[in-house]
Amino acid sequence: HQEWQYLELMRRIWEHGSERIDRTGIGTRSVFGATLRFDLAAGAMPLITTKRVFWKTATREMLWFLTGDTNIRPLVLQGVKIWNEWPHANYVRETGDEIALEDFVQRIADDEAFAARWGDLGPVYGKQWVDWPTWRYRKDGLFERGPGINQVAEVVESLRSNPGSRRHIIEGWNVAELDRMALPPCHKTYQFHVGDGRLNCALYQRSCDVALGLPFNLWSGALLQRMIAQQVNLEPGEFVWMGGDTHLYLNHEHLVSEQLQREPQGRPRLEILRKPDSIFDYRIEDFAVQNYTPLGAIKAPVAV
Ligand code: UFP
Repeated sequence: HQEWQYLELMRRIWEHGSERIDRTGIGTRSVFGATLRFDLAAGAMPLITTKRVFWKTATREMLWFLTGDTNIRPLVLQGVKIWNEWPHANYVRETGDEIALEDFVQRIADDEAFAARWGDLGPVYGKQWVDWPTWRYRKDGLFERGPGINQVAEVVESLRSNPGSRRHIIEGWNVAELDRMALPPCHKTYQFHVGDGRLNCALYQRSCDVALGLPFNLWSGALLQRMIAQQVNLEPGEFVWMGGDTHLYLNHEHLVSEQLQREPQGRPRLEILRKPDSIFDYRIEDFAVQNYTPLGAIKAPVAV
């Protein structure tokens, strides 16, 4: 079962990782450099079964990335909470108003102007993926904004017109804009590759919370691969995940010990029910997961 790779990584980090003080102050055990490989043939997905993973939430986030939006409001309106902490903390810091997180989120939902002012994460994934900013000189020597670059559309196009290329890359790490992002991209580089009529994908993740982040990141990366494969009429091939600082937070001990006693359950499959006109036209209803009978969710605190 392909999921053993995940559990073995978890065990290796917990037993042999080096202990480090991290940005959040919680502390981690960490290894540097890790690879997981998943074959996506016949609908297979790296969807973790040893605890419940909310794949619809991750899917909604991926669809939101593809819209280019960086405001949390569309997520909030769908009940997706994963990005709420950052704008809330920013609001409290800038205004001194100690509003509770739930009340802040309710205001984002109710008040469009408030959301426009306080709900934005800065130029995170969506912006860089579909509208990477460019600048150009004018004749008078001043700068002006050039047209944004839609990396996702360009990769779909290059996979169709030049499948043998070694340059099918979607990059989130816009060095010049990192300081304006709520969180610099974790899943920062996607590279695609066509071999034997199959579309392969490698994802490089610079920093990885193996307990809470990775199950999401594996699903989302393979989902993007599946959607692009469908668009360019290729079978999905291998999904290769590579981590830089790959860690477990010290306050996730109960999760690790519980999950490492569990065994993978069945083989979940993703079915895409429709072929939309473009990579930007998928909807949440287009995705169905079969054979997903996970063991129960395991709650653990997120390090912000
Ligand atoms: N993290 C993930 N996956 C993500 C995401 C965040 O694992 O998709 F957005 C984790 C990694 C790390 C923290 O524990 O969030 C980001 O902190 P830093 O920027 O200091 O690496």
